[in-house]
Amino acid sequence: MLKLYDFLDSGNGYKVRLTLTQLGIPYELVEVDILTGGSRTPEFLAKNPNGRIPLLEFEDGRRLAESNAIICYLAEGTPLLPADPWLRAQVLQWMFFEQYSHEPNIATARFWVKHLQLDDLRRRMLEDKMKAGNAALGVMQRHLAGHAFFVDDRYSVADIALFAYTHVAGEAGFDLAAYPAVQTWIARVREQSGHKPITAR
Ligand SMILES: N[C@@H](CCC(=O)N[C@@H](CS)C(=O)NCC(=O)O)C(=O)O
Repeated sequence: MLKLYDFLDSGNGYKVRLTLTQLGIPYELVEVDILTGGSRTPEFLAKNPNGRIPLLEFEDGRRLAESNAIICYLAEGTPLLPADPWLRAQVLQWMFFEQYSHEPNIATARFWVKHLQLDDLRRRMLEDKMKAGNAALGVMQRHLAGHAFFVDDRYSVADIALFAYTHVAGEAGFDLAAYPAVQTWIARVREQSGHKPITAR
């Protein structure tokens, strides 16, 4: 059986849990406490030199890191990842946007607010994260004002990647009421078959 090294509060891990569940793929969850350095032990670094979850381990010993790479691999040949090269490139466009403009701001702000003490320096850095996170939410709002989903008006791994930290952005202090099309899309994603919350194993 597949083994998923993960931390339940992680949106990056949630992307993989949600994709596995929606595709009906069984897996064993191996919880790693990243708050106490669980992903930085010599044992874990031997599995993923980048010292981060999520990490998917296959029965034959192969391992894959990076949430968006993992969910693209799992979704190959399923309706969650289009086969058409142009549509596929658009899925990747939004997944790269998620990793460059969205996750480093919204996920990081959420992690600091939820799990770390905010000293003065971090409070100032948080302001920048909030500004850049709001810019990313604005990009999503502009796109979703005219589309049901990110690509081809169909639910795909691009939606899973962007849903993971958007739906909990309020925990970092982002006001999603300012982004009505994003809120409607969040409700639409929650209606997809096999959906489960971030807290579910
Ligand atoms: N780009 C990576 C980011 C992974 C990542 O940042 N993981 C965090 C949790 S969300 C982690 O493992 N942090 C623990 C650490 O850095 O020690 C992905 O999308 O999987």
